[in-house]
Amino acid sequence: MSGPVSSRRCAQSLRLVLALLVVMLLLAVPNASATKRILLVGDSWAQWPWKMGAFQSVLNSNFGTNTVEVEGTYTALGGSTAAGWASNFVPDEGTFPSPPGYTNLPALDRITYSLNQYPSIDIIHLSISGNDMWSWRVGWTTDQENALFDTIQQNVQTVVSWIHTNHPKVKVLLADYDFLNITENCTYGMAEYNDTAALFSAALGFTLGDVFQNKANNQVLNTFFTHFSPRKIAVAQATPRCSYIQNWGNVQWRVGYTDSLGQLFLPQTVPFPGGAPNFTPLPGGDISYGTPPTYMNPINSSHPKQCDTIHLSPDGYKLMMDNCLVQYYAGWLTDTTPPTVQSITRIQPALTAAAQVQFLVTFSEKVRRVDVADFALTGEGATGASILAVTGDEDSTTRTGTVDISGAMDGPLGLNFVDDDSVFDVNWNAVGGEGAGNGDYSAGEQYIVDRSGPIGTIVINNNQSVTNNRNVTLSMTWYDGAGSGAARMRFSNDGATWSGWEPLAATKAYTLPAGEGYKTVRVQFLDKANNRSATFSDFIRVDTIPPTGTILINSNQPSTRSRNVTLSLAWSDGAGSGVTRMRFSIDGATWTAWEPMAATRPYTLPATPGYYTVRVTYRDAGGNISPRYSDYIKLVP
Ligand SMILES: [Ca+2]
Ligand SMILES: [Ca+2]
Ligand SMILES: [Ca+2]
Ligand SMILES: [Ca+2]
Repeated sequence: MSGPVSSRRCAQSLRLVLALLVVMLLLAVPNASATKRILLVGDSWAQWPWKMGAFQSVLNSNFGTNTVEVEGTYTALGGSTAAGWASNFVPDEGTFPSPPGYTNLPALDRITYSLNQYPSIDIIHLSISGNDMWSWRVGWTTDQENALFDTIQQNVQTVVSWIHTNHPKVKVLLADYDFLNITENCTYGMAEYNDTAALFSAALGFTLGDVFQNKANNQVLNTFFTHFSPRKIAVAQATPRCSYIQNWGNVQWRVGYTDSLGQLFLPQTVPFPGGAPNFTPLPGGDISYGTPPTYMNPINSSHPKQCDTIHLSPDGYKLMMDNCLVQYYAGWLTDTTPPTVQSITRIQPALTAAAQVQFLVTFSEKVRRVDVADFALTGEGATGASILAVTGDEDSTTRTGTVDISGAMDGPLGLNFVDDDSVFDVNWNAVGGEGAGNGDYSAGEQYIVDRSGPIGTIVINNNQSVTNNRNVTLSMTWYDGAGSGAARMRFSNDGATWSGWEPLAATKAYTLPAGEGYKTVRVQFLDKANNRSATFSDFIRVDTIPPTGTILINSNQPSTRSRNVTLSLAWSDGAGSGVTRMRFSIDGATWTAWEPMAATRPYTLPATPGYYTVRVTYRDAGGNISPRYSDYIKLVP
């Protein structure tokens, strides 16, 4: 960041600071054998730590010298804005020369250049947005703030997205700032006082006063700055391989607060600036104080307590790097183990007729950015099913996948994890390692979806239409398709009252209800997932009452001279199943075969003259046989 250049004296002072930095640059000699891992990109909060060697020093003390190295030669551009980066601005060639062989190389191309030059760099420390905020003045409304923030957020997103698109394996830490300070350095008479700070504060619209007034001013200024932080968080959350770190109050928390009047509070007596995922509290520290002046950059070697308003001292930036290291870089630099899917298991019973089922997905470590698109359904049950949601805490090891199977086909249903490198561990290692497909998982447990009942058939007495016996035999078949299989059956005479569920059997003895007439037997089947079938039925006519009838020989004449006579037959089965057959006997012992019905029938008497009785019985469709009916006639020679 840099302040508004509304005054010549302010600009002069900045030049002085820059001159100081050139000296520091000469002291920072990068070691050629160390591995470049972190590229510093952005404004003065990237440039100054780079020039000061502050970040490098923290890395050296944590990992040893010659191990991990930062780089920022062409990309740490003090004074740059998010708007500038988003439009790929051309840095001033005099202040920020292009790499050898280039002239006027635009800012984003400098990122590409640096990454090409040092392919081992896989982290970008990005500090932008501070310089976009200097149009702010005391008294701005929330609407004014938000309008400005909308634009800045868009530009920050553009830059981050550009990095992700063009250098997809690079992790970005969107680093926020620590508190500015316009308290002691604007209070006339204090050792920290300097005109640069006072003019800067006045240029923003503040009325300077005593230390309390300036502290109040400081709170207003820092409040404005911290109001933008949720926008940066939103950018990070919207972008893979991008994290946000809050630094508001970091120095306060680590060292307390001391100014030229003495110590105001001790280390760790104010809240630590909140980390991921919620970043609460935001800000950390005590916003009514700035970063302690002892950790703001000294601007006048003759008056070492005079301090910068905006930039930290090397020690201040070391503390910031320490925060970044503890929360992100330590993991980012050392974790080389990608996450994998360990298991996908059923949460509900395997056999299901439910409308929804859930799978528990367990990863080898905490993961992030898991969503519905990372999964696919498999098996016959996948047809007509859909993944409703994948839930679970970000940066946790498990997720729950909820699948809508209300319209699914019956059959097996599994959930597969499909690796498209959009799931990461907390250190942004892609699932299964870099590349799509190496993290696929398809060995999970399956449900058997069975939401439809079986189908079946029933016939009574092999489909005969009439019976004279209430004790019948039912024959059943059933089929459950790709489902769980039928398991039970039950019966009903009226469709209202049912027998208890009983094991399946292909045949069953059954007693029909009492009474003559049509009887319907209904059956239902139950599958193993407790789906009930539709009702299937057959009917049969019960007829237990024999027919009645008459017989006359030759129209009831008493005698005949011819052996060939005519029988006149009449019969009735009342409301029964109807008479279907008749048979005859001349002696009451031997009978003709059952024959079709006819109202008259020729009949031949025995040859010997005498009295003859012809007997008949009738049989109905149910097999009931009437009593014998008879008539007699005299055969005369
Ligand atoms: Ca890991
Ligand atoms: Ca992968
Ligand atoms: Ca079924
Ligand atoms: Ca009958």
